[in-house]
Amino acid sequence: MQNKPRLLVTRRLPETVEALFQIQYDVDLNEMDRPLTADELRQAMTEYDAICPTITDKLGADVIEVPGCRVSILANFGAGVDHIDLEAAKRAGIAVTNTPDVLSEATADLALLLMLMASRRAGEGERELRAGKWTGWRPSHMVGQSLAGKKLGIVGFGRIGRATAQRARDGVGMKIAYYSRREAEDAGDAQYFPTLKALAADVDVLSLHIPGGADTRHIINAEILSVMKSTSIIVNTARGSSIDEKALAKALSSGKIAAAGLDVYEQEPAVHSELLACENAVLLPHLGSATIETRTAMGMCSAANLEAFFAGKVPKDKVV
Ligand code: 8YV
Repeated sequence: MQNKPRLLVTRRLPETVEALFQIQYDVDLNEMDRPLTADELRQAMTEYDAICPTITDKLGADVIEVPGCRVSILANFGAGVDHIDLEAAKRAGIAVTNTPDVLSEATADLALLLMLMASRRAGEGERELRAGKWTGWRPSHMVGQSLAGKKLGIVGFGRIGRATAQRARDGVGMKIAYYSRREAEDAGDAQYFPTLKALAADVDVLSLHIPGGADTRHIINAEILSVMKSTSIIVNTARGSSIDEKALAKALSSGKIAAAGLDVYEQEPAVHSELLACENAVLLPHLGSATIETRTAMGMCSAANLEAFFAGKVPKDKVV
């Protein structure tokens, strides 16, 4: 019988996923469940046939192009692949797959949650209550904003952006607008804006659904924030690198915009100290896909991509 491929799973995954990997591969789990260092990743590249990495594994060219590389596939557990140098993988002849689709609904749920929390000052309210500072009901207490009838601007009209738009339209009664490189033919009554600046100036809530990486770095910057309404809210469940956090903290603390709901940060797990100081920022620790159903589906997706690859087929979610 042929030897099973050697697989490294870099973080602990749902039990059912790990059990499946254990049947199909000669698998090592990262029992300590901590991010691997560049040296550990370099060594792993020479010892395994496949790696199932996550966003906490920084797979730059310095890791991928290690001499004596044995890995032939990086089956990423996650949709975003900005932590992997795709050009280096291409040069090294290493396949890269991801887990799109299966996390769209969970991430859109979280975008809506952040929108509602930010507009209704839910984080501030809970902090006040837990600190024993709530003095009782009064008409002027922690008054927020209603979202019904307001306009949501979606930046990046892909699967997660559309799922967020659907929730905001059907569940909350918001109007939808979007910015993307091309106008979508099937956008229904969503209004298209050919520039981010025009969208940002027009909407009440701006929600980001674009990939990370050099192309989108700091696309939300002081210039974009300066054209937004003073009542507007910004939501990010995509990648922290898309927002200049220092500029956002300034806009929040000066009242240039009303609030923000963030799930992702420029230097995770660090959060800019000026953002932490903003009462009008709802800050979650990258929970977009964190439901057991979604994490299991993501694992099954990585497993299907690995299985196809080792069967000599083209994996469904091939990125490289
Ligand atoms: C994942 C995400 O949990 O899939 C993504 O791109 O941002 C998250 O929801 C994370 O990337 C796991 O690697």
